[in-house]
Amino acid sequence: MSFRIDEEFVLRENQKALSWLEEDYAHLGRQLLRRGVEIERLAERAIAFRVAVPSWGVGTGGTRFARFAGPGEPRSVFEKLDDCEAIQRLVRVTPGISLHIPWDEPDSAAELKSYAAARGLFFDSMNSNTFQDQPGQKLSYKFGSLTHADPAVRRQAVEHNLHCLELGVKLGARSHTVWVGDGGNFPGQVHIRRALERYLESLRAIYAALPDGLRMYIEHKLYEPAFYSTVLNDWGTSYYCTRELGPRAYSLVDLGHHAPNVNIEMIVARLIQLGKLGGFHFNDSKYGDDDLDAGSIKPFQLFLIFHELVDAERDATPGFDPAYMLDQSHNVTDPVESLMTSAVELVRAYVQAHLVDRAALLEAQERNDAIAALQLLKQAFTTDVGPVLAMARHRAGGAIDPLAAYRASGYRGRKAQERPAAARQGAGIV
Ligand code: LRH
Ligand code: MN
Repeated sequence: MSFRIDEEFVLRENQKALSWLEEDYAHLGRQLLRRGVEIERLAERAIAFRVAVPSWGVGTGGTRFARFAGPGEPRSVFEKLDDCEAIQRLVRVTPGISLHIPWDEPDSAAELKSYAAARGLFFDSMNSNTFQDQPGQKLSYKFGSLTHADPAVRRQAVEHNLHCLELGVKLGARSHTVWVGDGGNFPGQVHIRRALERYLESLRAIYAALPDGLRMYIEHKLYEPAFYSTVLNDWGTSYYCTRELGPRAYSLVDLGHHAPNVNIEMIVARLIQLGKLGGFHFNDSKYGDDDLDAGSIKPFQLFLIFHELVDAERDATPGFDPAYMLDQSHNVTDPVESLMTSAVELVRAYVQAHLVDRAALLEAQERNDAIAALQLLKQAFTTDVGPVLAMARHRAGGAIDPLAAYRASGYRGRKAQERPAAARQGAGIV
């Protein structure tokens, strides 16, 4: 029988901290009331927050230099879901799972769907993969996929995406995400305008087969694996393509896919205003697409991004319904711990963004009072909303202190026993 963290264990762990939490919560509640904020409203928002976990994030990640596997690595998509269940058991905001095909290709979609449902999980976005060659694949993606000079390779890549769409319907997924590494390493290697035309032509063939109810996300990225030109390199090109494709095509913003110091919260505000913000791959980075834990390097940027999102939510912006997803690579931490704490950092930024006094901010903006405006944001960002987050998790059946509860459960050690480091099926990123 595979070890699982159950609700009774979590409730027992919470008993150790509940009285402190209630004290801190009451104290913060009084403080916030003085600022005209109802703490119960914040707790409701924290309980309602949702972010999807990447199936490819529960195994240890690596770089081109090395991968140092951890104990109890998941060896199949089912064991990945077991780890996702443990995360959801403790933080209660991650019932959605993003899958990557063919890394998570199931023998039986029905079996996989019921396995997930039995663990309170569902499938969020399906991610296609035409950035690697699979065993037995006829044509190589070495020189591209949806933009390849050879129409047969483009066709093969489109076919793969159509397969992902069919699988997505069987699994009850809500969206289809397309990221391609297509581009060139040297000036002249790729005809830049023709590559974009071919990209759009291929996307149109995929969009034409988009099943009812599903949304399509296209994910831009400045560079890597191509190191000179990448076909969908920035948000502007992404926006143009989503407009060309149609109403169910949206731009997906992966935080690590921008040049250093780019104002990502401004890109978010733009895509909201243009009605094409589809969703996010949250992570953090210091230099390139480092795929580090969300909120670990630039927490103020994460807060400012949620400030724009909450502003649109508060304005009831038409069609505003972004999908929040994590996309991280855990090279030196226990992936379950990183995904749990990253989900908590997203809820923190979201709740803090709801602390911004938007009426006072508007007044300060209209009278060009830059300092007052900044202070209003800083007041929200520097408010310790920890008691709200913990109370929300507790009320939702989760852990007041997810990390402590996870470590006390001995989950990783049990998985190390259950999952001897055998060959791993559909590993994913090296
Ligand atoms: C590309 C990316 C994309 C995924 C992959 C796992 O860098 O962000 O979202 O398909 O990582
Ligand atoms: Mn991504």
